[in-house]
Amino acid sequence: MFKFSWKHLGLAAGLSLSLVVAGCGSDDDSATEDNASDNGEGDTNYSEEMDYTVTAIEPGAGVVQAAEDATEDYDSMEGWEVQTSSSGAMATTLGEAIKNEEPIVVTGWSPHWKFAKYDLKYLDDPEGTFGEAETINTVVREGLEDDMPEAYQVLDQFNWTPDDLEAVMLEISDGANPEEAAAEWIEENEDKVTEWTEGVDEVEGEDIELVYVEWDTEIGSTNVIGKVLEDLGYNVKVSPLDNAVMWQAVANGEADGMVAAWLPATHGDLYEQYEDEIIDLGPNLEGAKIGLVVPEYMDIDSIEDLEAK
Ligand code: PBE
Repeated sequence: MFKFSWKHLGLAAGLSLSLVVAGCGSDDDSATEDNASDNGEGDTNYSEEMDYTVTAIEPGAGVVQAAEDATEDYDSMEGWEVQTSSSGAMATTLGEAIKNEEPIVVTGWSPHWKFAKYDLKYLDDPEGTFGEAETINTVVREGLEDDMPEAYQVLDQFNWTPDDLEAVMLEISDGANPEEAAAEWIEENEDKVTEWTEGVDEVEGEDIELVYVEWDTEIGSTNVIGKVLEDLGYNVKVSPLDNAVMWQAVANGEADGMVAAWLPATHGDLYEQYEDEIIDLGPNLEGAKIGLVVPEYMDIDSIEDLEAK
């Protein structure tokens, strides 16, 4: 599942070893609870260098709310600011920080291509503010099963792995346009697509609208399932919205469905709000995760290793 985390555990061990060797004279057994890098002159205060700021994404994202919560839950994040922007801007800022080997904390999630492209790690979250492993669920409007049984069945049968989705995301981050990356993945993964469309008849140009948010994960997944529906004969529209509006659109029947419900925690509030007005078709992907993410070269491992302002 979290193949990147495992790989990076090894790297993290190597890194801390070299730091122990280099760090003679510093207080080796500083407890993480009391500001780990506040342990001797000359130590880097990453938090100050980062201006006590988390580089975040869109304001409506669950991971942004969780980061806000973390500033309350953790003494080490007292006085921190969660700076919102967009997923694209976050990725650019992360890339630049890494190029200059500067400290940075971002709101991160998996699956995501950034773990394949850079050496990154999740900060431990002993308070559980960012939740446990999650699923990404498919949610459709009431009445879809009667109105469009074929689309309903495909959406219900849609199921893939973090590796599948990451492959699509990597293509897109390397410059492919999302529709092309989706078409290519479909071509290369006929077995899977056949499972999703098993027992489903073709249709003749019926309109269907899927909604999503422009997060890298959702750009990948929505384009893939959209193309599968198109290949069955649907006239597919995919519309990017804000997170809360995406949920609302499915709940009030303006949109037919979405494959972007992160549960139980990330979108837990929205799920509770609309639970009675939507049809939850269950996970299309298992093993998703959100958290605070930093480059491997940073000598911290836990949110508790940050420092209050
Ligand atoms: N994300 C990606 C979303 C869910 C999908 C983690 C940025 C969020 O935080 O709401």
